[in-house]
Amino acid sequence: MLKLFAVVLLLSGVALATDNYDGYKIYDVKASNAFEKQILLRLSANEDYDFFDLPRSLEAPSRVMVKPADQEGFEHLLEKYSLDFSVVSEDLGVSLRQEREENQNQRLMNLRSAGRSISFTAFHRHAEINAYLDELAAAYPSRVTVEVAGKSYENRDIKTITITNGDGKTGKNVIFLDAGIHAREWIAHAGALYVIHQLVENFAANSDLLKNFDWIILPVVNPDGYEYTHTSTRMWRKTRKPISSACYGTDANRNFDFHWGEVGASSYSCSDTFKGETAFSEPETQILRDLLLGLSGRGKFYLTLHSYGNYLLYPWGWTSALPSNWRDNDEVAQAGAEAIRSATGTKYTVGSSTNVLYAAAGGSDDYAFGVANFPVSITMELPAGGTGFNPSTSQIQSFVAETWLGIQAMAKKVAEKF
Ligand code: 0X9
Ligand code: ZN
Repeated sequence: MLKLFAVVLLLSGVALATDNYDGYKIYDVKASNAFEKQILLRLSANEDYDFFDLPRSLEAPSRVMVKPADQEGFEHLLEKYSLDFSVVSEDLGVSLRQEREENQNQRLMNLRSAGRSISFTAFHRHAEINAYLDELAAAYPSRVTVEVAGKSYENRDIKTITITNGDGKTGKNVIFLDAGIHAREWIAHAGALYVIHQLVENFAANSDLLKNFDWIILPVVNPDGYEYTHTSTRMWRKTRKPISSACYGTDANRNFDFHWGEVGASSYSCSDTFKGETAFSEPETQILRDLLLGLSGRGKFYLTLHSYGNYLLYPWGWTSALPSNWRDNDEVAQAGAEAIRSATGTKYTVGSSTNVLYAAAGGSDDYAFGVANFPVSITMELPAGGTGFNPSTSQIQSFVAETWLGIQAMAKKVAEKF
């Protein structure tokens, strides 16, 4: 009986949900001049404050999550330096609990009813995502291949799906898409799954995108972190390899060996932007590196999905200088932004990472561009939902459909050029 109870709890996810964000507040803090921005930057270096988005070159507010014990001190500092702020969520714990329950219901409903292991009405677990890839490989053997690219630190299979039009031609140019470098950015994983769904299960409508290109998609770069956000700590960002007795995980998007650690990355292992003990210290970034390097010459478009903020970013992320072919990247990104804007009105900001967001070295985008020779390399930051990383399950379908319009337009622009 006890065993059955445990199984039921496990299936419903209740036994696994150990995080507690009770009383956590989320603030929007605005810096309205250079001095205030400096203050905000200093605050963002304090690990007690979880900056969802770092202070940017634009004067948009920064969103910060603060646990109950630190709130008084945080508000005191904001007042001392006269920084404008508002409280976006008074108690994150309440909303996250409701959302977790809603997601479990949607997941289980889908698993009971559908022929596929995933849907776009829930955020799915890593095992379900991998099962979906295998289902497609079995159902469409002439167009789909699924491979295990390697294992995560906690021994999970990191799978890629290669999608072709089945014409048997080898050596085509490649569009490489990944998601889930950052664990908590769940809409990114869903976005990659929707691209897979469209290219495979809606092939007839999208066959032009597969004429001269094969697509290789890695929907969950960081499965350990992703699972951890489902089972324990919803706002986890990094990988999960222990670094010190107190701190786990490396920011995979600071771990690539290209100007590694030069700017916008932390040497402190507890930091959310920890660059790792060495470049490529993480099995997950090694796997992505090897996939990218293996495509040298064929890889024309690298697209990495993140959230949030509605950005289409191109190199460089480590310097404010622009690469010589930045116009190609800009044209592709503008095509994506324009397709989305004209369809739904959603606005994306387009530009180089450093110039429109912030400088941060060791990102996968700079590595794909600067080392693996992808001539177009774009980070797409999908829109915010909830307080940022937590759109409701009912928002997934419209977010991923909109994202797909942008990706289609970018792929078409790349096909015109290469
Ligand atoms: O900081 C990041 O890694 C990305 N933003 S996120 O909020 N998803 O964490 C932006 C990365 C842009 N690219 C580089 N800086 N190389
Ligand atoms: Zn991210």
